[in-house]
Amino acid sequence: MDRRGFIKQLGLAGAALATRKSIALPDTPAGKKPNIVVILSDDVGYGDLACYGGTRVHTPHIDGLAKSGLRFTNAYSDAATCTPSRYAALTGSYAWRHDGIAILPGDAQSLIKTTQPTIASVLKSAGYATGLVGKWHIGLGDGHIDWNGEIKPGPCELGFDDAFFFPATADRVPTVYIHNHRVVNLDPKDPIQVSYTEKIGSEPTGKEDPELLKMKLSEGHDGTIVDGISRIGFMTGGHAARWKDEEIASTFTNKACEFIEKHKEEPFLLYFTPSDIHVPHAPMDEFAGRSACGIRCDTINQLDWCVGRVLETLERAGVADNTLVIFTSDNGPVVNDGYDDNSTELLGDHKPAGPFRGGKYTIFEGGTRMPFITHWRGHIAPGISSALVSQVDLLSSLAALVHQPVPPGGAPDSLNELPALLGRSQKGRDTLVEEATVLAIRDERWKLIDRSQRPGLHPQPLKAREDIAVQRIMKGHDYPQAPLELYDLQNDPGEMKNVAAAHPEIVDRLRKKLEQLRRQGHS
Ligand code: NG6
Ligand code: CA
Repeated sequence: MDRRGFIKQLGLAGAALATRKSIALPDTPAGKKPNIVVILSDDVGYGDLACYGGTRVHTPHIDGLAKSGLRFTNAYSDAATCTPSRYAALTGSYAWRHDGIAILPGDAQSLIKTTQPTIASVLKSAGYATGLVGKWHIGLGDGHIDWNGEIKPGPCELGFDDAFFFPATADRVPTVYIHNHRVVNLDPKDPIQVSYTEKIGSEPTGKEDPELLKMKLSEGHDGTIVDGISRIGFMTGGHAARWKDEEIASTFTNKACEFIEKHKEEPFLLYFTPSDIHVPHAPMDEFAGRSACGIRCDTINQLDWCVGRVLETLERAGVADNTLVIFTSDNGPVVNDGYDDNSTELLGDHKPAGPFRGGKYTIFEGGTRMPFITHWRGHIAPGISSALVSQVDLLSSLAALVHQPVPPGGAPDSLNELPALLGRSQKGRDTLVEEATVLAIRDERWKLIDRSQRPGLHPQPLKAREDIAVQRIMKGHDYPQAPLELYDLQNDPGEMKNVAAAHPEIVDRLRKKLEQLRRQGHS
């Protein structure tokens, strides 16, 4: 961008800031700043929790949050897959504005620039201790990662004081935890090497040695076999550092609880990103085989247990009354995501996306309409909110909560929706853009899917493999593929009837709005 463009951008961002709503910080015990716990789960669909209508799952802790907090029915992730969704949630910038933000391999470079504000950096500026525990998947390093040395930039360069995480997904190498800048439990005599282009080392792979697998693959996932499960990508070395899949949930939860205990005397942000319920589904013994809808539901029950432990820890540490807890998920549900684990066969009548069409990868509501609960005893009245809110709004809303200005030019799509998040207003955003392989825009009533609008500054054709995964998922949803689809979300939340032809003026209005949002560079 040239200098004039940059100044214009700053001016626009300033104007956007000036129009953001303001709300006084609610009174807190002893006038203390509230702690903030954001729980961003993985691939949990709108219908996957009992409090959102799931009758086969056992989610008492999350249901408890919903019962004594605010349960949202029109809350969104930015995108129908993880990387863009997490990028947007943390930075307050729609991922589709940028090139190259798609599901990342485990050795991809950091997508977020260290100059970009994030929820963590803004709260750190407000005096918060900031911790990340869980899945990352927004890239690490600046082009080449030495897994045996210092791994940076990463979460610590983006505002987190303390970060215990894994690089990408549980089905991608390297299958190791990182604490701040270093792989945990790495034996220097057994160095780690990772490749996403060719086999590295001599360990068996899912492709060459399928008889060694304890969980069969159904698609992709034919790289290095780690602990009986073959992953995406190849790795060698780092044997002492490799995780046990069945222990990921408890390891992350223990770290989250330790962070709370350690920081209970000061305001803190805990950004807790459990790997559940992403594949491979490998719940601990206490949950394996116990649910009424297969191993995928076992991991939902496990996730609920993890949330319960965090809530218990807040109580025990004496900070529960002064903590805003937000629970949500990064993208919609998928039942078979590349491993044959019987999830489809045992699903029964469980409906992962609830009343919505589609799921992970799709532009239908199932892809981005998320379970979303805010809870703050004494400050948020229990109830249900239909306000239109997005995870992209978290940055500005949390900044407003703690009276910390968002740096100029930062978080261009993040609106201060604090009144809605605290239940003081039933009105959220006017419009919101949804992202999958194409874009959609919705307002209070209407949603337009515009297949000519693709993510990215310079939209690229889909990579072949992603395309295959998307097409497979689409088959199950009778994918209509009209260039323009208009749905009346009020009367047709399941997006069954494309009414574009009957309402050309609404199609036109929403198309223009999407064009405008794209052109102006901010919401
Ligand atoms: C896909 C993987 C899927 C999952 C997804 C990322 C295959 C066939 N599918 O490419 O298993 O890992 O990427 O999920 O390899 S996400 O929630 O992190 O976006
Ligand atoms: Ca995900």
